[in-house]
This record gives sequence, structure tokens and C-alpha cells, in this order.
Amino acid sequence: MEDLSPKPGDLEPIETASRDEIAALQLDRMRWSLRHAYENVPFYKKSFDDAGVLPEDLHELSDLAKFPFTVKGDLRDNYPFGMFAVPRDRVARIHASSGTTGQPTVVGYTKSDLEVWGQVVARSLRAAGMRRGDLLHNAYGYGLFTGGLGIHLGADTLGLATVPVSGGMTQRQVRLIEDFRADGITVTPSYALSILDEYKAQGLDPRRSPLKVGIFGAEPWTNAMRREIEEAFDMHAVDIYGLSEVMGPGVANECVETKDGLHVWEDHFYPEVIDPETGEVLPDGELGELVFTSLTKEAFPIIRYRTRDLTRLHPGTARSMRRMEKVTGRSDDMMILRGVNVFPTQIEEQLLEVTALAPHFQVELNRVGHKDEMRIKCEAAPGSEADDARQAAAGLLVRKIKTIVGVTVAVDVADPGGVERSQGKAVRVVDNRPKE
Ligand code: DLL
Repeated sequence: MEDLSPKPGDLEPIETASRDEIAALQLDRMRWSLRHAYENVPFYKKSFDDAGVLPEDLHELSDLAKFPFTVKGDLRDNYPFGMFAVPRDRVARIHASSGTTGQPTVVGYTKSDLEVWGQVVARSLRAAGMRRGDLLHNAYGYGLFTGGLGIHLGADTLGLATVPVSGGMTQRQVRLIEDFRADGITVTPSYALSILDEYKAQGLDPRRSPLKVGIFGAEPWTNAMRREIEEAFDMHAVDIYGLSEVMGPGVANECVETKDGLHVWEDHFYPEVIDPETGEVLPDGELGELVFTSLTKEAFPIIRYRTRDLTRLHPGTARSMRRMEKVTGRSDDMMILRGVNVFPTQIEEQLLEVTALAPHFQVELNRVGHKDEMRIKCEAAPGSEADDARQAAAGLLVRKIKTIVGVTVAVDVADPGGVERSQGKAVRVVDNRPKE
């Protein structure tokens, strides 16, 4: 793999600033953001008043803990534009996340918000090793989803040549990567696997692809998956994180030279990790729910937003800003099987160790009699389709999951291609249990 480390002069000064400088900037910006939200969004005025706090009660960063949380339901209740802090005619862009139930969550950006978004995504792409003039194959979906257009904005800011291919039409994806000689690809890790399959289906060697780096996010994925993809394509695989409520992609990104977690771009997004049960702020290093406060956003300020993503914060390494560990899962994706908490990423880790199985999977939850059953739908790797190979692979996966994760599951091994493919975010869990 090519060395994509930054050269002297590649980074913005804030990326290597001292912690004191970062904290001073954050405090200034946080004061502004709390006041901006309080004065311009009736929801925040009411929620701060109900909690008996005012923006001027923030004297130091840790005072943020006095302010109330915001949850997804608050955004739905204020559908569509009730959380906006600027008049409609200052809004330059609207995005929305569909979610699985109810109202979509609508977010807005001013022109200046779009500039900031471009900068943080540019910083993210640079952290991943992309440089001005490189060609980026952007396979995140374009549209209301923030992935496609958010990455595009950052690629423009960095000065890349962008191929706005969006998701889908997998044969064409491979053809364009090869014909245009893409240096980097931005795509969900699950769709990257479909592109990988298509390389093989076309008789092409993915290790000889022009790609130097893949920038994967929008869904949880594991270090085991990183190894799988890096090996298959002979390229770097780095993690990009974000959510529409906070901005979109580019809230945090891994550095290609260290790959040790995602630096949160803390000059714009202030992270906290809380105990999801008590709401108490946890010290860095402890696992809990990630909470974000925007520091510079104009159209859609967000104060203490509970992401439901589980992670921990660590000190900076390649950059001074703190790192968040790879998100192991969302509290929404957590399955509880006979008292044991299970995340799809834990299944992914074990599955990737069984060489006779392909890396695609779905977890089905069924009610059998009075008991819940977890069934892993996966498929044979090419060359391991024979019945005895499949049985052995299924048995091995059952044992691994029992030993490492601590639950007994059933495993179905389908033919290659038998598991439904994603073109964006993978659906990992299908819950067939009757609704209570
Ligand atoms: O998924 C934004 C994005 C687009 C991020 C492209 C990265 C790349 P939403 O659709 O609002 O926004 O979904 C946000 O997706 O709360 C996480 O649960 C999950 N997620 C996003 N990035 C990661 C990641 C975009 N790197 C939700 N690892 C978040 C794990 C991720 N989960």
C-alpha cells in the first residue's frame, strides 16, 4: 500500500494546535452557539428555561453538563423547520434522513454552514490521504441523504476531481473506477463488498485496481472488515463518521497514517460521552453514548444531541483533537438474546474469521415457541459451495459466536449471492418477532 502520510505544510494549524488553544476556541464558540440557539429557536428557549439554565451560565466547557439533552423525537416534533435558527430565506440547503418510522428528520444549512461542511469534509478526505488533483469515485447516495452531496462539497473544497456516481449499478461502478483510474473511493463498507464481488465477477483482479484508499462510513464496520477490504483491494481503508443532525459526513475521520480511531473535528463539533441510563457525563476513555453540541452552525444549531452511537473518547495522536473509537453499534441495533447484549458488529467479527464464508450477512430474529431465536443468514465463499464445506463453516461460526459472544445462534449458509446486497447502508437486522 502506498504511503499517504501528510507532508509538512499539509495540515491546517488548528489540527496541530495545543489543547489549550482548542479549549479556548471551543469555549468562545460554545457560548455563541448556546446563545444563538436560545434566542432563535423556541424549542431551545423552552428547554433551557424548563431546566433553569441560561447561556450565560456557561463559564467553562464542563458547564455544558447543566444544559438539557436534545433527542431525535424533539426534531420530529418540530417538523419540518421548527428547529431552524435563521429565517427560511437564509437557508441554502435542506437534507433529511428517512429513518425507519414516522416523520423524516429535516436539517438545514446556511451558505456559511455549507462552507464549514466543505472544510471539515476536505479535512477528512485529506486525513484519509487524498490530495488536490486526485480523482475521487463518490458512491455514497446523492439526494436527501447527506453522504453523496456532503462528500462532494468537501471534495470540491479540497480540489479533487469528483466522479458523482452515487450508489447502484454496480457493473458501472467497476468500469468507471477502472477507466477513470480513481485514486480514492467513498462508499459504505457493505456496498464496497458488492463492488468487490463485481470485480471478481468481471474476472478483474481488485488488487490491481487504481484505488489507493477507501473512505468508509455511514454504518458500523469492524477492524476485521478493514483487514478484509485492505487485503482484497491492496488499498488503505479508513473510517469516516457523521450524522445529518450534526452536519453529515465529516464530523470525525481517521488518519491514514495511524488508523487508530476517528479524530473528532472538535473546533466545530463538541463531543461528550454519557452514561445512557443516567445521562451523567463520563470521563474520557469510558464507553457510553456519544453526544454532540454544534459550535458554529447557523441554520440548525444542535445542543447536546444524543446520537445513540456507542463509543469512547481518547486523546489525540496524529492530530491534537480527540479521537473516538470506532462505533461498535447504535443502542437501537443492540439485540438482547436471553439476557446477552449482541451487536451486529460482533457477528461480523466472527464471520470474517471463517474463510469458507463470504463477508455478507444479515441477522434474523424469530420467535420460536416462547423463545427468541437469532439466525445468521450468510453465504458460502466461492469454492466452498459443497454441502460438507457449508456444514463445517456453519458449525464453526456457531461455535465461535457461542464462545466469544456468548449466545447460541442458528446459521444458514446460502449460495454465493444469496444474501441481499445493500447499495447504501446495509440492513443488518431483520426482526420477525411479533410486536408486543
Ligand atoms: O450516515 C452521514 C454519513 C454519510 C457518514 C457518509 C459517513 C459517510 P445519517 O444518515 O444521519 O448520516 O446517519 C447517521 O449513521 O448516527 C451512526 O449510527 C451511523 N454512522 C455514520 N457513520 C458511521 C461510522 C450519515 N463511521 C448514523 N461508523 C450515525 C459507524 C456510523 N456508524
